[in-house]
Amino acid sequence: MNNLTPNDAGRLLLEHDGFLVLTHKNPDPDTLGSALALVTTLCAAGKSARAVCSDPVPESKLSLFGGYTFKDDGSPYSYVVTVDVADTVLLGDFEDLSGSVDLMIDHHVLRCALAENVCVDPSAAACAEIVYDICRAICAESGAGLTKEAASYLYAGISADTGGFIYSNTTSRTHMIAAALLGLGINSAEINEILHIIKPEARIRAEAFVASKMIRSMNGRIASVAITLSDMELLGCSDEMLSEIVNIPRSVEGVDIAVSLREVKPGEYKVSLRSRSSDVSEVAAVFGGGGHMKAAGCTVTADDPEKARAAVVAECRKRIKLDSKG
Ligand SMILES: [Mn+2]
Repeated sequence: MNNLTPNDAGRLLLEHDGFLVLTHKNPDPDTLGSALALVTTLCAAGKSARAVCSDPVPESKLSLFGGYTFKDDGSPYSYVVTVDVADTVLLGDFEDLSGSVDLMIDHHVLRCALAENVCVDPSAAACAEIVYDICRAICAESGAGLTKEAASYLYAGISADTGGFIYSNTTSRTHMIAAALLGLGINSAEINEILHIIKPEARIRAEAFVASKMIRSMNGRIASVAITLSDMELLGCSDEMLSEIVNIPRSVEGVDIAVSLREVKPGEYKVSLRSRSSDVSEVAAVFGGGGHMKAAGCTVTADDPEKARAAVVAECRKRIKLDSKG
């Protein structure tokens, strides 16, 4: 396996044509923005390229990508690139192409090399940071310019993966790339409003409902929220609208471990765990899940939501650091 620099990856891409860029299922703006920026830049350099995704782009995010649908039109391709895809299962409907990937571009810690040639940098806050460097290399070699559209897609990816430049993955490099993208005339305020401010009314109501039912334990150090399928039906909201509800207990003063449980199928709960100082990847592992020390997830089955919550909170109690500051 070769881990290429972005410059070398850009040069390698220019030796080929007919690109198919694969994104991960349940797409986020980083995978979509990385893919579309790469497609736009390769096309500007005279190549043919298209991007696809196993799942539809969430309605609320479509305008970030100029209405590009990421649907497969079945046209031929000869070079396959993945962006922000850490594992073959994340290709979803395109998993059968996992043996044909020519270049893997990613910012997750490399566990599963999808291709002989990779361009992987776990220090990048977003895959779009790496794609920015690759696009710059493509432009430098081909004489094309980085377009305002491509810059907007990259900015959306970076702003999304850094929570609007507030998560600890944000570096000086993140800000320097963002500054360069703003220099191309993108409308960053509009992108950030779509990503971080505007929400469907049903989501606001669901968040208020979830917050009103939050439970705290261990002197308030653990806070958990849960939502069932019947709650969602009553509130008129989808699971996608609730994918970040763990941020509600997480934002409460004094909380070290934040837990959210979302019923995804009857009796099956998707659990998200966040912490400031305790290791929640150990909690997730008990239930067959995984993740990082401060952000992990798993799935728990139980015949009622309070049993699912109690099982997860019991594991959190064993691992909480009592001297931790919330
Ligand atoms: Mn990402």
